[in-house]
Amino acid sequence: FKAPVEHPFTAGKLCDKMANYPTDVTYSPNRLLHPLKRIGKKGEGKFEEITWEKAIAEINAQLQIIIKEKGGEAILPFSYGGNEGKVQIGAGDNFFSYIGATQLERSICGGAVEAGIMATNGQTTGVLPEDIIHGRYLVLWGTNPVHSNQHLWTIIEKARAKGAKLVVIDPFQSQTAMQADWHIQPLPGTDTALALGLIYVILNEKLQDQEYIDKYTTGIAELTKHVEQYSPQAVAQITGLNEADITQLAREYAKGSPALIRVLIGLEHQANGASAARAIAMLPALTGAWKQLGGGLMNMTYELFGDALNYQLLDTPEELKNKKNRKINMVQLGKALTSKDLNPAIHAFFVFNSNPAVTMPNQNLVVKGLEREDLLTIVLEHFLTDTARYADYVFPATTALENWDLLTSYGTPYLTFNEPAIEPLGQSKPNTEFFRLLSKAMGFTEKYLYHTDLDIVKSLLDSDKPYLKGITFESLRKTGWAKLNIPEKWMPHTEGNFGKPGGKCKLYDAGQNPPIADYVPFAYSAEDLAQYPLHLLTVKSTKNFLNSTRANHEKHTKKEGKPYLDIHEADAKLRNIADGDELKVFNQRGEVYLTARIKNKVRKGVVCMPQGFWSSLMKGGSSANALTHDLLTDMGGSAALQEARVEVVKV
Ligand SMILES: Nc1nc2c(c(=O)[nH]1)N[C@H]1C(S)=C(S)[C@@H](COP(=O)(O)OP(=O)(O)OC[C@H]3O[C@@H](n4cnc5c(=O)[nH]c(N)nc54)[C@H](O)[C@@H]3O)O[C@H]1N2
Ligand SMILES: Nc1nc2c(c(=O)[nH]1)N[C@H]1C(S)=C(S)[C@@H](COP(=O)(O)OP(=O)(O)OC[C@H]3O[C@@H](n4cnc5c(=O)[nH]c(N)nc54)[C@H](O)[C@@H]3O)O[C@H]1N2
Ligand SMILES: [Mo]
Repeated sequence: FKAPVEHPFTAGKLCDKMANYPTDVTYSPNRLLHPLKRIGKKGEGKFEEITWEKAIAEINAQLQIIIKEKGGEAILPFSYGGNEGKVQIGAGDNFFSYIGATQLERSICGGAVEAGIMATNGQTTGVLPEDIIHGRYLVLWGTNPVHSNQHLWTIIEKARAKGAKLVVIDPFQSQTAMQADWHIQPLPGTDTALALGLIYVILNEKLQDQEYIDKYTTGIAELTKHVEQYSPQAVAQITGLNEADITQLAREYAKGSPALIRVLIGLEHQANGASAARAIAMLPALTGAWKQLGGGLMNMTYELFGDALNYQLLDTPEELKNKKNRKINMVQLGKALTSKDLNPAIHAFFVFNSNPAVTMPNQNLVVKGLEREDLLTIVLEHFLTDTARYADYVFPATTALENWDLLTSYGTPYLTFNEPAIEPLGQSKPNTEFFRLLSKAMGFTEKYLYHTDLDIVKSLLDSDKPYLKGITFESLRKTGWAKLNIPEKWMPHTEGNFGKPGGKCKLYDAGQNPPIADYVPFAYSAEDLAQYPLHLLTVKSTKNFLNSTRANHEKHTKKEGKPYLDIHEADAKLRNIADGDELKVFNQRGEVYLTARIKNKVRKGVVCMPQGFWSSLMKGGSSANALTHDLLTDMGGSAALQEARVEVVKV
């Protein structure tokens, strides 16, 4: 299984979790190939085989009753990225709109960072990955590309070979931090204060690009006043950093030429996560970094695909647009499934492309919901995940080798074509086919419930938007991938143009609430602070998993090794913990068993563990998210996953 060497971003390399997709997934002996019906207790994992026809008929009968007695909003769909294809991700959208189901707010990955950057820049697409090569001062702010984005790391290494300095800002000594020229290790969730402190130094030492500020930003007077409270001295108190380091970072960054800041998702999972992104996004406008190729801010690229593809068949059909169905944020799934106040309560739950029993916060509450006898749960999957174990019906989904799709990218301007290489194995069917079959069984006749996968792919590419110029279904089918037809040199803000032609970068905006990015820490109760003195981070340090994907595969779990809790030596000593000891990590929401690692990868007062491990395969039956809580971020509706406090004991 090889990636094309001529692809400018992936350049012939695949990451460990995808390199053996056919053997790890499609032909895996553990793959689900037959529909299953539960015969044991919920969660027990006991099922018998059932035919597609019979299972769909039984679900139809139950749904008709739920809709009649409780209404469409008693049905909750739950899905996320899956194989990242537009067609299989969009599966079910029209079906659920049509029956008036509760809508899912899918914002756990990027919602906050997007809201923050939008508030400042009006768009998130900044510097593109290949232009990193031109950067000379690279700041990776809360992201760990050595593990989470290896192709980007390859480009970063090339830039370093040309003399770029690499700074990593992360409360955890990640694999990336270990390789940096300078690892700055603030306390978790204090990035907004750090960014405002850097602005203080830049403005006080007159390191700004005044001409750029005057021409292309609004609110410099308000910002200047606002940052008076964020002197290096004040910021040192908040972040736990040295004053001298804060000043040095501000000076080096302002003089860096070109200077690039990369933010992704790690930064946003804090109560103050959106404000952090909002404040960081101001920095390149203040220094004029945007004027140079490779200078500015780098985040996601989804806007480019919006300006390229024709989403007509995936968008909500016109006649359903006015339906204002209830929305539930995926982050608060546990609450949604267990709340006594929800009217109507959720009685049918459809899951695909996601494994929420592992990946959503407040795991024990999610599980409590999944255990409800009066909840009809349907899961479409490749494997019997921790979520699927609670299903009443499990359906075998096709893998990327067996279905049509079109993949956009989360951080590059490349499109990928996905043509089936083989017929679906066993009785697997695409997510989309499940909803077509269910629509038919329910007697629905609307055309938009029956678009074929191939129709959707063709229609996505049937676009006269400029960025798709020269790319057609036929051409993409031949090449397999294509770069969007964007300008040769992608320098979006050399002359302002924030969000729209002539748009300004908003340092302060009276039209938004709050009008300016401010550091507002999460207010833990005194009891929380006393009982659970350690701040817990749950990160994607799992190189061999994609969130919880592959964490059931022995080959990958073996490579990953034991899940460790990183703890500072002072905190370990206080608790009589030695390196390698078995630990119980706990708080009011749950407990997780881990092995102690005392390598000072975290500061005193902070502990860190990997996310992604399946609870069913862990001692004690819980993993990272048993400790996290379902608090939403300040803006954008993402999860403040890293606002978790715990205590640790040796067991
Ligand atoms: N191997 C592997 N690769 C992956 C994934 C995976 O599970 N495994 N998942 C994919 C997905 S879905 C995503 S969204 C991306 C995410 O990619 P990243 O954003 O790079 O990954 P994270 O581990 O979420 O966070 C990165 C770093 O943010 C740090 N961090 C936590 N809190 C704070 C804070 O308050 N301030 C700062 N400055 N840093 C903080 C963490 O310690 C962590 O080292 O990775 C993708 N790639
Ligand atoms: N504590 C903590 N929690 C986190 C994070 C964190 O950093 N810390 N990160 C968060 C982030 S950024 C994200 S993106 C979420 C991810 O959360 P999830 O979306 O739940 O991610 P995965 O664990 O990758 O689960 C994807 C599932 O979809 C299945 N799948 C893949 N392709 C298909 C398909 O075509 N059809 C069907 N039916 N199924 C398919 C896979 O087998 C897998 O079980 O987790 C979040 N949770
Ligand atoms: Mo994510």
